[in-house]
Amino acid sequence: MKGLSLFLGCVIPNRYPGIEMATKLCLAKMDIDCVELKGASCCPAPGLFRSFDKASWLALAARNIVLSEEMDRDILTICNGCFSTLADANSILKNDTILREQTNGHLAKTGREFKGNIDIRHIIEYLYTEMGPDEIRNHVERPLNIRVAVHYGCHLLKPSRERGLGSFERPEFFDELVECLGATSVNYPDKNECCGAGGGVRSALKEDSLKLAKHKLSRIKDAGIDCIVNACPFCHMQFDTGQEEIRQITGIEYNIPILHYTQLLGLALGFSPRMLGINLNVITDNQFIEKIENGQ
Ligand code: 9S8
Ligand code: 9S8
Ligand code: COM
Repeated sequence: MKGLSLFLGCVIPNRYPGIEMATKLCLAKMDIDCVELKGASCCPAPGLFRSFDKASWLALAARNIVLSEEMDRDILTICNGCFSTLADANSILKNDTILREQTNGHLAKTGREFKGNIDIRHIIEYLYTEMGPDEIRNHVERPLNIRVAVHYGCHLLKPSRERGLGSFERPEFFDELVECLGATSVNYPDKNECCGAGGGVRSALKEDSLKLAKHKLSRIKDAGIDCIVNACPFCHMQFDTGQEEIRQITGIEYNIPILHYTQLLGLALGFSPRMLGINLNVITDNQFIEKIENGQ
């Protein structure tokens, strides 16, 4: 198996740097060989770029992939949108000779060529298939006795034929990765619904997008949980920043802490909430942080 290069995308470095810290701390602590993918651009985002201009989307994605090919490393994504773009682009370029030639024509202007010799991984899929819940359990130093609402996010599961992670109607792999840390993954209605942000909806139709977020937040709140865990910084932003936006519009306060999986994993590996940037969210619940720090 090849080593990895970490593809950060746009939202994490710009809005949630705590997720970057958490990811790097967890990878180092678990001895996973991963370096930064220097010089990468936006993946570019599937909902926005791919929908408008497929040729440019493919050329830019190809350039990012080639940067990692040149290091002979697979790309590790920590965002569902980045995973969707890079995995789809990689598979299109590997399988479609005409599109590969066209794209390589663009890349040639920068002295690069897509060769098709690496894979694209998502941290959830990577941890589940390469380590598995049992091996991860061995690394746990602080078992998390908390109730978690898992939000998979659309692009981790769909289209299921391309993602290849099994059923998108009743997926369990993410829940298993949460439960091996000692936490309980609590079921709730409409679990696989969209957070409302993707596909440009948050940018174009903010209020409609927040209605979808509010629907999920209410279902989750009713389930009686300590936090929401996601695998995508765009979902993370929608649930975190969105709670404040919903409060401003409706006066309703949910006060639900939002964690990327790497932040939850980091807590279980023994890092403090502050080291993992959990205090950098818009919604910071001191009771939750105390509960973790005092071993509940
Ligand atoms: S890069 Fe630019 S906007 Fe974003 S975070 Fe994930 S999807 Fe890819
Ligand atoms: S869900 Fe529906 S399209 Fe997506 S993956 Fe992240 S953002 Fe939230
Ligand atoms: C969502 C990415 S993770 S996009 O908005 O659909 O591009």
